[in-house]
Amino acid sequence: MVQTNSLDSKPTPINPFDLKAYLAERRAQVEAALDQALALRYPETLYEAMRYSLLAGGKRLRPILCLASCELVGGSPGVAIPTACALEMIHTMSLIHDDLPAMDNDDYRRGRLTNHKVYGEGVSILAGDALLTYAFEHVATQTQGATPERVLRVIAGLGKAVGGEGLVGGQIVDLASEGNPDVTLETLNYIHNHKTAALLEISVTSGAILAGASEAELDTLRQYAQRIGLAFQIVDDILDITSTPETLGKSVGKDITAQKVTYPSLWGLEESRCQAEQLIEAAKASLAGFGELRRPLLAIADYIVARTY
Ligand code: GRG
Repeated sequence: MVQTNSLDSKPTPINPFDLKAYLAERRAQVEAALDQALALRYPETLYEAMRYSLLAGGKRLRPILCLASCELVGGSPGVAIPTACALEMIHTMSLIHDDLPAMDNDDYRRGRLTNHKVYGEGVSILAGDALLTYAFEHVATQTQGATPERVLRVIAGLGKAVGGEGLVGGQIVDLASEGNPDVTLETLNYIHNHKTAALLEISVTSGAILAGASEAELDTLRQYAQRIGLAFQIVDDILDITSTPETLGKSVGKDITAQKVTYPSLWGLEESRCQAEQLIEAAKASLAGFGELRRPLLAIADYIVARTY
């Protein structure tokens, strides 16, 4: 239950939390559910391409956030597993399409060749399309233990997060901004609030919706999600400069090569880190009204800013 909505309220002390063990357990649960959700079948080339990217690892942050917020408001994770899988399907399809020559034109993702490098562009586009549509089907047909109203609300939220008011909207402004050195902070925020934060927001709220969260609880979670969402992208921009392909599992230095305006290009590395840390502190503070069950979401917020890949 939310006890207060105030950002200024002092969080009650909570016991230490083993995030590493928590993430490992949740990742294993998500991997098994994804594998089961998308069996290899006819036409094999399509399903092979879908499974190639979906089961290629990755942090599984979005499904884990969904499961954690479900538990935060007292739900059992089982009710949110199909939605958790759907979030990863949508995220994966966005990576497949983002890597295409018409978009970011990348050769590596999650430590292996990108989908179109293995299967060709036509198959990749279709594999992305099939993952996207299957995600919605999966939530609609596989969710058990939630009212139809809650499932419908999640499906509507997913649609909004993915379309013109979400990922696609952010991506098109990103494409239009390429090569323009005068992109403002406002435009940069628009791009990443849509491309990155929108999916993180529905990841956090969907689990809570399925578990029957109140509107006040959802407002609080939305605030948490928007803050970690922007922090996540700032860290992403920093890692593109400071990390290596081996650590990230994808090309680095792409933003500089493409002369893209990023948070570090506007603020510098140190200020970008500082802004990300402030957002994470604010995100954690917004959960002050929740009890011990907020521990995973607090630890995940810290992980977002401390992550190395
Ligand atoms: C969604 C219909 C539809 C089309 C796609 C291409 C596109 C439109 C949008 C681009 C979205 C995109 C790739 C945003 C970047 C988000 C981001 C920071 C991804 C990296 O996420 P991680 O680090 O990756 O969580 P892993 O591999 O760990 O899952």
